[in-house]
Amino acid sequence: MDAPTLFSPLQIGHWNLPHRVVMAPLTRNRAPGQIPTPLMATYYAQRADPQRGASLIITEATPICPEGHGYADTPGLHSDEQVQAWKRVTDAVHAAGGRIVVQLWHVGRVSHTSLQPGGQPPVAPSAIRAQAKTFIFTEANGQRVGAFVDTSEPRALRTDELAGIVQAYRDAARRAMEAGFDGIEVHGANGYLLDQFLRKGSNHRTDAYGGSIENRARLLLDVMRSVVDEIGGDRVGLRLSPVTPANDAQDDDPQPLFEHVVRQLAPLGLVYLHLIEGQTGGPRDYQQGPAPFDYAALKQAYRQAGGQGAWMVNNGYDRALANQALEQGADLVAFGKAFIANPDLTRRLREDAPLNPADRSTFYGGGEKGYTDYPALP
Ligand code: 8OZ
Repeated sequence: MDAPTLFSPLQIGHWNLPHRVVMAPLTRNRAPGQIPTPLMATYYAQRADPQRGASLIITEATPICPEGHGYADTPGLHSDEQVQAWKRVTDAVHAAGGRIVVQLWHVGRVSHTSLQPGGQPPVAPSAIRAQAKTFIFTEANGQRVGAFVDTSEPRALRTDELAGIVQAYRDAARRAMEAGFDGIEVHGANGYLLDQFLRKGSNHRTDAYGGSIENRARLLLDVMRSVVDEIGGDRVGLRLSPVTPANDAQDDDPQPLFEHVVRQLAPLGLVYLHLIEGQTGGPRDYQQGPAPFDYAALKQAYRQAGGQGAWMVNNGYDRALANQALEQGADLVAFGKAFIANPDLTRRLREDAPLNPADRSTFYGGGEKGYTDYPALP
C-alpha cells in the first residue's frame, strides 16, 4: 500500500478524518473572566471546514479548575457558565462541518499568585519555583496592559490532595461532553503540572508519586485512566513533549521515562498520542540527557505494548517535512502558527499556495486583530 500523504483520509476510533492536517492547541488569551467568547467561536469556525481547514481542531489549553490557571484570560472548563459558552464554540465548529477536542490543562507551578484563588501560591509536585515567565494583566495609567512576569514560588501538593486533582480532570472530561466536544486532549506536555510530576527537575517527592519512573508517571496515568473511564478511550488523546525545556522542564533521562508512560497507556485505547518533537516552538533536534531522543523507539514501545492510537507529530512542520513524517509512519501532523495565520491552511498546503505570515505581537491577548482577520484565499 502507498504511504499516506497529508491529504489521505484516516479512520480512528469513531472519527472519519478526511485528511491529516490537525490544528494544534494555541493559547490566545482572549477569554476575559475565563469565559469563552463569541469571537472565539468565529475564530474556531473559520478553521473548521475540513475542505479548507483542519480535519481536527484541538482547542487552546483550558484549565480544569481555578488553581489550574497560570495565564490571564485563558478560558476554563470548570463552571456551568463556561460549559454553556463552550457550547457556542462547538456548535459553530460542527455547523461548519468540523470536529473539535478540548485540551485539558493544569499549569501547576507555572502560575502567579495574582491568578490563584485567594492569592495563594500555585500548587506543584515540590516547592521548587520554575525559572519561567507567565502572562498577567496589570494596570498602568488606567490601562489594562499585558506583561510577562516571573512565576511565583509554589507549594507542594499533599498526597491526600492528588485524588482531587484526578477528580478535577474527570469532571472536566464530563463537562467537555456536556459542552459538545468530540473528545479531549490531556495536556501532559510543556512543563505543566503532569509534566512537572514526570520529571526529576521538578519532582523531588518521597511519596508514591516521586522518585522512581513508575512513581513519577503515576499521577499522569491515574488521570488518563480516570478520564478514559469517564468518557471512553476513543474520545481521549494525550500530548507529550519528551525533551522540551519549556517552562523549566528538566530531566536527564527522558527515554526510559516516556517509554514506560506509553507502555502503560497502550491498554487504554486512546484515540491518539500527540508528540512535540524537540523544543516546543524551537529546534527539533533539541536534546536533554545523554543521547538524542529516539521517537521511533518510543512509538515502537507503544505499538509493541498493543497501543493502537494514531501517532500525531508536531513542531515546525511544513508540507514537505509533514509528508516525510507520514511516509515514515506518523498518522497525523499538527500545525500551530501556520493555523493562526491561515484559516484555510489545508487548501493552501494542497495547492502549494503561499502562506500568510503570523504576527507574533497579536498571539497573546487582544481582539479581532491577528485573530479573526487573517484572509483566506478567494
Ligand atoms: C504559549 C503561551 C502560554 C501557554 C503551552 C499552553 O506551551 C501553552 C502556552 C503556550 O503548552
